[in-house]
Amino acid sequence: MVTEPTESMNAIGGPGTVLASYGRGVLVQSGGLTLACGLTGRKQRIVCGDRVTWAHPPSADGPSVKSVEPRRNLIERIDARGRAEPVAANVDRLAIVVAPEPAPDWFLVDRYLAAALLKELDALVIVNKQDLGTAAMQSELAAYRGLRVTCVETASRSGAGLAELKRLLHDSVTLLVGQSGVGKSSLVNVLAPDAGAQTAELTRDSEGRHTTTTARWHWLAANSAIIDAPGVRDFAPPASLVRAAERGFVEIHELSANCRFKDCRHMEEPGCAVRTAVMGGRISVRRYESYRRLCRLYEKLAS
Ligand SMILES: Nc1nc2c(ncn2[C@@H]2O[C@H](COP(=O)(O)OP(=O)(O)OP(=O)(O)O)[C@@H](O)[C@H]2O)c(=O)[nH]1
Ligand SMILES: [Mg+2]
Ligand SMILES: [Zn+2]
Repeated sequence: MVTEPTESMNAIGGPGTVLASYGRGVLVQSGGLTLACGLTGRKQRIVCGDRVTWAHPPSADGPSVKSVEPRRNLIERIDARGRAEPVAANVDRLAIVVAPEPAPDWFLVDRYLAAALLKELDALVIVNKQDLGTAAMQSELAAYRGLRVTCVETASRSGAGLAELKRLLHDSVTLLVGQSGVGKSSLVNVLAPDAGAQTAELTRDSEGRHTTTTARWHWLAANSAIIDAPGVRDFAPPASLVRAAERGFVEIHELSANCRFKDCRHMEEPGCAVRTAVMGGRISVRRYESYRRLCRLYEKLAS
């Protein structure tokens, strides 16, 4: 429900939260109002989760965004042309959603976990569509739990696991990320009281599926919100994060102190404690491969 401020309202502006950004304008929540605001200045790039000040001068057609508060953080993804595209700002947690279908891309999960670690965000793995059976995923989940990553199994269809998920999302802002079709929007629809009404905003892609095209903020309670985001094929943390890849892999970072060379990159160097641990089964071969892929990506970006 979009409300235009009327002349009877004294408020001609104020602070607000950006619920969604649609290229030419943004949806801002300010008190009890939801305002469709224009942007001022062509360079103004505002994303879901931004805290802004809006104003509606009597002479103007409608409200517009006057300023944006500095961000605590900004989550970006890489678009089809390889450019960083902002998705959401000021979040506390990345919740990485996977499902038995489509087949999980664990490298993608590792990259998101690395991004969360490097940006000092809380991380959570949600295994949705639990009704389809998650036996094949248990070894990966055990590896994550071993790294102290919380994993929760849910089914947005049956409601399984939702009480636990709600408890984990308490008093914080969570951004849902993951492959397309894992059920991020379905989860939001069952978690957020206001979300159902927005299903109509979803557009259909070329194959006729409902798919999310822009990040959208939904309140869960007074102090907690969940942001539904478009699904991704791949996610590459920005170069600054890729450079620090090692710190994104907690088990590799911990062991690196034992490598012979201080600047060991854990590739071909002699006396590498990380590779010894991989060969000895103490570090997962897949996690190590994830790390190497990120390093190779950095070499590509740097060349
Ligand atoms: N079996 C089963 N199917 C589910 C469940 N939750 C969602 N689905 C189905 O999964 C499909 C994709 O759901 P969406 O919620 O649109 O997925 P999404 O992650 O938002 O996808 P994008 O917006 O493209 O990123 C739909 O056909 C849902 O009905 C579940 O718990 N169990
Ligand atoms: Mg969606
Ligand atoms: Zn090493």
